[in-house]
Amino acid sequence: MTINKYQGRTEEEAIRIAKEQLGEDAVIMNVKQIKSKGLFHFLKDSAYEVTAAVEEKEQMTKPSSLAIHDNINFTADEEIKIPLKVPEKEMRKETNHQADALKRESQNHLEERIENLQNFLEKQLAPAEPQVDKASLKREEKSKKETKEQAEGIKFLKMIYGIMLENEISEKYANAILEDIEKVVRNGSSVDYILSSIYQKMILKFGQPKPIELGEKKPKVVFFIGPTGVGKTTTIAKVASKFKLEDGKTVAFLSADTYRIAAAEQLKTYANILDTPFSIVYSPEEINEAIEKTSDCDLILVDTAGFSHKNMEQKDDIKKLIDSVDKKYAKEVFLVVSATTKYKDLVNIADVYHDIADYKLIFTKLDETSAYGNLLNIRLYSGADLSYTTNGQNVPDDIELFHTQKIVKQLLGGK
Ligand SMILES: Nc1nc2c(ncn2[C@@H]2O[C@H](COP(=O)(O)OP(=O)(O)O)[C@@H](O)[C@H]2O)c(=O)[nH]1
Ligand SMILES: [Mg+2]
Repeated sequence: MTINKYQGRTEEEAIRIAKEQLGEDAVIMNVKQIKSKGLFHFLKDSAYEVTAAVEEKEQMTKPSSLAIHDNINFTADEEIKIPLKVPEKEMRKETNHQADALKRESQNHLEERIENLQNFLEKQLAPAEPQVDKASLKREEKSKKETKEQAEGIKFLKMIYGIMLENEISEKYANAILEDIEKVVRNGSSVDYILSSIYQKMILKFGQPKPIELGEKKPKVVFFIGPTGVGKTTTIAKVASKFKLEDGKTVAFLSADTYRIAAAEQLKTYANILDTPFSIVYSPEEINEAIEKTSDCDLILVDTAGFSHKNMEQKDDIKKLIDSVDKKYAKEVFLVVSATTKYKDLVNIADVYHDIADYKLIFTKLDETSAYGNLLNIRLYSGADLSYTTNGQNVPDDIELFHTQKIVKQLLGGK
């Protein structure tokens, strides 16, 4: 992993410089405004500083190979403060819930690791040979202080682990994150430092969100696939409004959801409101003709029908539809899933839709859940890039680019 800071006159400029240096996959971890100091500070522009990082691919899949403590040059001025929901005094003792969560974990190797750490601590605390000289007394004091910090660190780690499980991060991924942090705790780092390390680790795991990008070539054809009722049609309307109303782009709609009459009608209503071309595609053979009709548009958004996991025929239809698009058109596929869906079902969905196409992820209905763990679980399970989240029924307002810092803070117990 490489972490560096970059400055620019604007936030955008600093991010652009970071990406030029670290590549497109660079993840922006922190943005801060820096005010010039000194007597003539008012003559200078205030500037922006971004902290950006890249992680090599093999480190993503083999988290234990990463020694975060060795790699991060973390200075005191950019400590990441996460306002924990848990009151300060609670941080000192384990809550019943966390104890329960840990009990459930009795066989998993977190226990084992904590035990290892505790053994390590006991050894450190074992009565030392009687010391006489001043230097060794000092050393002993220092080592006791370090051991106390390590004990605090372990307690804190247990608490964070409890919060992660409470937010429904799967045990497997919570363990993987803590495994990387273990070394930081062993080194007797402060609780703040441990928290910052976990925060950074998680930001990297989410990766840089990838929105719809319009290239030189027109049109860009974008498919929205996913189970019924997750919010595909609503999300299309939100995306279309953003591009059309905010960026002044031309947008067209195609509906391939012909299983329900009302489904196509719903998109047509949005087409009327937004004054965008709309047509229905009844079979894969018709898709290129339909695209051709609006090929002068910047963006063509294609709505599809959700299907039950067991309906292979419908699944094949969507695959055929996507595969039929002429090579001359740039295309992209977004899998729309609801943040309220159970982890087990999401895993199934991620698999079934992977047979159809490579996709980026859109999470809907964040407003209907307070546990965002599945966002991380499915990102890590599928390896797919994240794009947008939606958090309500309002078109066009309730959509945003995946806000990694905000989500990670929430996953760590922030507000
Ligand atoms: N609470 C909430 N409801 C949403 C969100 N996105 C869509 N919906 C609602 O979910 C329902 C199904 O949406 P729809 O777009 O028809 O889903 P589709 O079947 O996947 O096309 C509608 O009532 C939407 O208003 C969201 O982000 N939050
Ligand atoms: Mg729909």
